[in-house]
Amino acid sequence: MSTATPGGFAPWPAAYAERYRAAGWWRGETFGQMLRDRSAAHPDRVAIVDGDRRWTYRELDERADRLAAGLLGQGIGKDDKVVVQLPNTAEFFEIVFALFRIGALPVFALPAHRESEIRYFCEFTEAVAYVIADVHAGFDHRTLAAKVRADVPTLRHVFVVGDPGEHTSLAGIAQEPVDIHGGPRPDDLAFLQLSGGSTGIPKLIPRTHDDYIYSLRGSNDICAIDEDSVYLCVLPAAHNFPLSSPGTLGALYAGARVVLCPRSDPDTAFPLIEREGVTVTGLVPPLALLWIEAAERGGYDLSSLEVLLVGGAKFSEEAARRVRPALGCTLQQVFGMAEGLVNYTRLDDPEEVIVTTQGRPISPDDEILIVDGEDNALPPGATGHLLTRGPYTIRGYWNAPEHNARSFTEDGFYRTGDVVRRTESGHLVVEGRAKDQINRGGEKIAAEEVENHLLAHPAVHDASVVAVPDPYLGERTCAYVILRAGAEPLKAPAIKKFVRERGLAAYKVPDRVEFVDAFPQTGIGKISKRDLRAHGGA
Ligand code: AMP
Ligand code: DBH
Repeated sequence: MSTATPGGFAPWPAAYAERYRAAGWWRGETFGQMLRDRSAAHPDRVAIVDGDRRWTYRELDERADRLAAGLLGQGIGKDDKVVVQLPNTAEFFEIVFALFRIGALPVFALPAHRESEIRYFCEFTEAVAYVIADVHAGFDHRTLAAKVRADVPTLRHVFVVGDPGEHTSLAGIAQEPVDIHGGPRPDDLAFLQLSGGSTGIPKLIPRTHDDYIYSLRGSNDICAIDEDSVYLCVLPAAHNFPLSSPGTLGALYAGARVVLCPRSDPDTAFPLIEREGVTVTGLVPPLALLWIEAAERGGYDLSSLEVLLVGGAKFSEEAARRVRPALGCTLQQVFGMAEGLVNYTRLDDPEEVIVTTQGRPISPDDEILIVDGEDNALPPGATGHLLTRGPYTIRGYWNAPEHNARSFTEDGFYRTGDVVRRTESGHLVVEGRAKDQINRGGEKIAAEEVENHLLAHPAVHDASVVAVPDPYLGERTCAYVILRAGAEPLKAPAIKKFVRERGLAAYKVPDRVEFVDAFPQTGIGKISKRDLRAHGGA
């Protein structure tokens, strides 16, 4: 059994760590050194394109050094947590590599997160700093930051990209580079990633340099990323999919070029693909559909695009079949999770495999178990719960012993909560989900988290949030609400407004609210979400 260290991180047992090193999966690399090496190998190649800005590898490396010195100068050092919430901008990479270099841990928030999530990340990780853009998508992050900073005593700094207002300019803290002593080791944590979660509070995922870099190297091999690749980052850069599958970090590992897309619509992305000669990108299914439809209308030269990765939620076979004709590129389905395991269809898989499966694991050392409700292995081809263990799958969430007891088996397998079957070729087909989560077009929502916010309303007696089918998003959320006896009558918009004003990310605000007198129950008197879902689909 793995034991948690004081840092709240459950490392791989020594025998596994040795095996993964001996097999050559973990090679003792760190992110800081990786950027240094790429910069030394080809300093003048472009690493990051953000609008009119083009940073070479040398420039990114030097900027990371100056910012690392600046962070040290502010008293930020190894193992400190820094919540990073930035849109797709070059500064995201500057700060993240600066933190990697000094061994401080970025906590990857998404641009959509609001006060409820940010406050939790800052409090739970005892973050010392919070990095934001001034205003993004019409939202002033500085106001939120001021509130959180006033309440969270550990949070000493707010660094802003753009106009800092009452806070500190990120650009302003950069200093002459210094020698960094005692930077991170390859088996140290590199960052905390977010889980889509299925509980009331989000869980944090501790990833090491060794394990994450292995997932990048493996992804690059499978996705044919090399130094001539041009990766377009369309999804929010901090999300595990565009970060690592193979993502921006995979591209930088390969010495390739990353092009940042500020918005995901075809009118923004297609001209960039044309201008920059983008070869590969990754999308969630609803966006892939939107792009297919836009490409079918024509107007842009997308001929540089070789591979489109689609994942985050189930991509329908019908949509999958349209990718090659519409976009003229190979579809690569990807079924991954920030906890680790990532599956890809292979570029040379038969078309039928590409359109009907969600791929197979990166590593020969990814262990896959498909089990029934009592953890008994099922016969080949049967549909069941997916458990996994391997060289880049965590052994536990960060500082979450109770969750870990439920989310991991005694022998260290992660309970993915996904229901899958495996084909004879070893490819996985995602058939459903056992976790209490809604997958809203790739954005994961923990039902319990939203239910807790609904329950905070004085007129709400009980609440249950379930997924209902949606032709575009795949699923969206429906909140079933029982009002308190004698409470003022409430309408759906008031409930949504209440949740939004509690500072929850907009994608978690229920799409639909239904008032009911009672919930359907299971045989032993629990709320039957299955019956609620059936009701919502009607
Ligand atoms: P997270 O654990 O928050 O990183 O979310 C990962 C989850 O997203 C997986 O466990 C699946 O439930 C879902 N997911 C990711 N990719 C796919 C896919 N290609 N098809 C179906 N579900 C997916
Ligand atoms: O949904 C995900 O979390 C995801 C999807 C595709 C992921 O983490 C990944 C690839 O790495």
